[in-house]
Amino acid sequence: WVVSLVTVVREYMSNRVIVSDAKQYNHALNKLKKKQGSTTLSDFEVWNLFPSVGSKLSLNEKLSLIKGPDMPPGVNGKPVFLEKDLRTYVVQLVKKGWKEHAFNEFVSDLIPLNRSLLDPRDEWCKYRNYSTQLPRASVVICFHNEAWSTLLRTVHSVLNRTPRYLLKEIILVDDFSNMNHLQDPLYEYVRKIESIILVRTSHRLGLVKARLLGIKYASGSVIVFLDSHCECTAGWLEPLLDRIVQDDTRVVSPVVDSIHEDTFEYVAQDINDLRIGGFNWNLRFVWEGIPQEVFSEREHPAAPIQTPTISGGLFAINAKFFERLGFYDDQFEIWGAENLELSFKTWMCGGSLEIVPCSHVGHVFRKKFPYRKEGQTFRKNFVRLAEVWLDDYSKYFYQRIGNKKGNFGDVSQRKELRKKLNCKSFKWYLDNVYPQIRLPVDDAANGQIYHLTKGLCLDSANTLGNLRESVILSKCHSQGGNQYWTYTKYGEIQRDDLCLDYILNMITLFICRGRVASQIWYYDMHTKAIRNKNSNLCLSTAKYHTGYKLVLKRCLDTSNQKWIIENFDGK
Ligand code: UD2
Ligand code: MN
Repeated sequence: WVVSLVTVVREYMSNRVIVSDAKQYNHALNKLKKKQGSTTLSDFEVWNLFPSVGSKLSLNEKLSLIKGPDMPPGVNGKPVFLEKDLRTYVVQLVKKGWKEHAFNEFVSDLIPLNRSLLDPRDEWCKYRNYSTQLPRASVVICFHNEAWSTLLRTVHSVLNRTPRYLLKEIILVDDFSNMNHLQDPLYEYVRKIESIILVRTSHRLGLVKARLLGIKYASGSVIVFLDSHCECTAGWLEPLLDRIVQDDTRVVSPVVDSIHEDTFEYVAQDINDLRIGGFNWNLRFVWEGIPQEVFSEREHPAAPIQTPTISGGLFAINAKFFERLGFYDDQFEIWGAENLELSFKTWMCGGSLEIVPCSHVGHVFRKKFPYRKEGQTFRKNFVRLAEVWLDDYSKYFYQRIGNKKGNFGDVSQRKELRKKLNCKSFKWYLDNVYPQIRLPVDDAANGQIYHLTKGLCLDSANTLGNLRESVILSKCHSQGGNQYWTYTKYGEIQRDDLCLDYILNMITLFICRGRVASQIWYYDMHTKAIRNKNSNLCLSTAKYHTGYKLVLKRCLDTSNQKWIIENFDGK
């Protein structure tokens, strides 16, 4: 992939932040004083209160849209709510933001780029003695069509909350964005800040290749990755670097706090209820609770904790160690699987993964990807991952995709790498690092659940929140995915952490609730009925003018109540 390096900026600036022009600044300050009736804001807080790029609204208008007294909006990580009665063109702007970014860009634009945040750290963290020999870090941030304010708030949160001597540079990798604000305006903005390197790709590389490119410009001995919609909090970097300086095979992640996609409220995770990383057999990362044994052995809830996987967006790694691990598989496209690739090989090839609860970084989690088309799954990445690292366990993933691997390219070099590094087996990883994983062999059956004669399968798009008709009947396609179910020994019909449930007279998917009766389904191999324990009713097909629906009816041994649970042998 050819690359054009637009600029390497090393202009010296005495002030770490750029003060927008004085007139605009004074104007904003006066407005605020009037609205608030006081002058308690520091200059710093008011700085660049209203980023001008991408929005044509005047200051007055913006002020009138925000509900509540908090000024500047979003101060201390507080949520920003908009007034209810917005004029039509404002409503349009809000909609546009959601459409382009899958979060409330309009609200984000109202919040200062360098907003204040509360210090989320536990007291214990503040009395740590970190090494005096901490290495310097290069922060790599890749983005494709990121919103102006979220991107620059990420940058400023790094600049404002990282001691200068620990920050080698920030490398922004623009993965072929076509939004206007990311062209000249971004260049003009960052060229005034010292130690920012802006690299642009000449065509769309996808997240992994963009990161690999960013690494080439990194000169720090530690590389830190951040997504392009993050906010770092006080003291976020030191505890990460400290773990690495003690042992450079440690790959460490901060606690990933949540920045609300609608209000941009900063919500810190409670470290007493800390989540660590796991994965499911779709090879997707999942958050998990800490096993009880581990929990009770810990020195302190804020002490570093080992984790089977990391979510992948926010972590620090020794550059040499990363290189030794062969960085990432450079055939990974656009999105997905690189987080588990790194997780598996770190553990299997002699390193370890940790979450460091003294380090908090916020991230805007969103429900969908603006750049991902419906149905696009990036299967190739996941198949490559399974081929190289999963040994015989890859079959569990392949079942999930109906054993259709598709064209996944050549993986021989990645296998070579694994051999060269003398990495341990995937079984070793599961036994020693992730013993709490659920293996499909522990289940009564895995596969489709279909009507005996109609060729219709239980199907669910797995979306929570839409109770009604979240489980439907559709033509069996034998491709796994939304028609792949696990029938557990206890009678749950399950996919990952969701269970078939009968609540409020609806058949639906709901979080598995520890074998409650409404989630238990008895299968009678003889009559082929599936009976719900709680209601004592049976799964039936019902004919509507739009086609067949799934309903629960009194058990009558009629043909519309006959089902096959694939691979179930009665045990
Ligand atoms: C999660 C991870 C992300 C990555 C991904 C799986 C967290 C918080 N985030 O992403 O780092 O591991 O799962 O691959 O753990 N991007 C590009 N080019 C592209 C597509 C995306 O540069 O073609 C950037 C994007 O602007 C963002 C980052 O990659 O900064 C991750 O993408 P995302 O934020 O849309 O996805 P997310 O948070 O689910
Ligand atoms: Mn993200």
